[in-house]
Amino acid sequence: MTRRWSGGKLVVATHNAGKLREIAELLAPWGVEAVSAGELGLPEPEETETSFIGNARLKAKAAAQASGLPALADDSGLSVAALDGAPGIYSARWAGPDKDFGFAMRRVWSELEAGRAPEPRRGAFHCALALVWPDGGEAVFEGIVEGDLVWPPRGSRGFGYDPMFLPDGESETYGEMEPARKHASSHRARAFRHLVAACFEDKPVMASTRRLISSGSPFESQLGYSRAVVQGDWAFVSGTTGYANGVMPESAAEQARNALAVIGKALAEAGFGFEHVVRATYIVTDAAHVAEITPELGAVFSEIRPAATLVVAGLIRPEMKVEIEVTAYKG
Ligand code: ITT
Repeated sequence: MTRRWSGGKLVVATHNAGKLREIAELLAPWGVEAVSAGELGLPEPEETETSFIGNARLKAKAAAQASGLPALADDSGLSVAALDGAPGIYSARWAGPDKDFGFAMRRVWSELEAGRAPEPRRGAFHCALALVWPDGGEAVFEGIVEGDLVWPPRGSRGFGYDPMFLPDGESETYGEMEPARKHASSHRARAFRHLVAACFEDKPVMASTRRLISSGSPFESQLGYSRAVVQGDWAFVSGTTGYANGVMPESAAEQARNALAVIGKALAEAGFGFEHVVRATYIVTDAAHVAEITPELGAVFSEIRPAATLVVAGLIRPEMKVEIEVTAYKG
């Protein structure tokens, strides 16, 4: 069994400020006393291995030995299918000594152009995390996110190749999206989730941060609620009725379809999908509406089969016939 984290200091063995920021945020709920390799003045070892895992272990081992503390290292990069996986473990090196990622991204795109790679041009971010103890004990975890490569690069958030990477299911590149959204599902977050499951306690030391999502409905401010609340691995979407652009359609089926579209948007903004829904509540104002909305619900939930409750009750406005609420979990 993988050794569990028993508290105390942890060296985050990276010299990359972007990674350090992301790893510090991922570690924050776990009450870990993190110190960076830079703060300890640790040298940057040469990455001589031929895989992400090999290089992550090499970096963590070097930091654990030099500091006498457990060390966490990340080796990551962008692999492009049409370039036989390049730049891959050489992702940092493609940016040259000045760490110019504008240059590195141009090189990726120009090599794709030169090879007349068909569109969409696919890429994957890989992350290997290695946790190594000074006595040699170690644990290694991996996470991958796939997506399309876009040109020109979009956005100035994140770091490295983020502006040219559009993760599957998203409309913004990692360079455009809010950091919290990247952290919810990135390659690094995925690898980190495995690490947490294997090495850290079951419960975060501090409460995980809460994120509120709004759909701009006028009811939200009047009644004081959010379209959705994201807490750790959970997303709670409020009761949603069938308005589309402020207009309520007549038919219950159309109301259900609109409600599900709004729910889908809120889930996506939270970094979730319908496949994560574990519970649903359906409220209809008349039992006769059940037959009308059943195909709409089936279209979204038949494979998912959340635990569900069906209620016949009055709704706040006469034109409302259907209200739907869901809870999603991404463990
Ligand atoms: P350390 O070895 O000190 O951790 P490094 O930058 O040399 O820093 P790597 O050898 O793992 O790290 O190189 C990974 C490169 O891949 C990194 O410099 C980025 O350009 C890119 N990369 C990794 N994760 C990324 C992410 O989340 N977003 C954008 N680019 C990323």
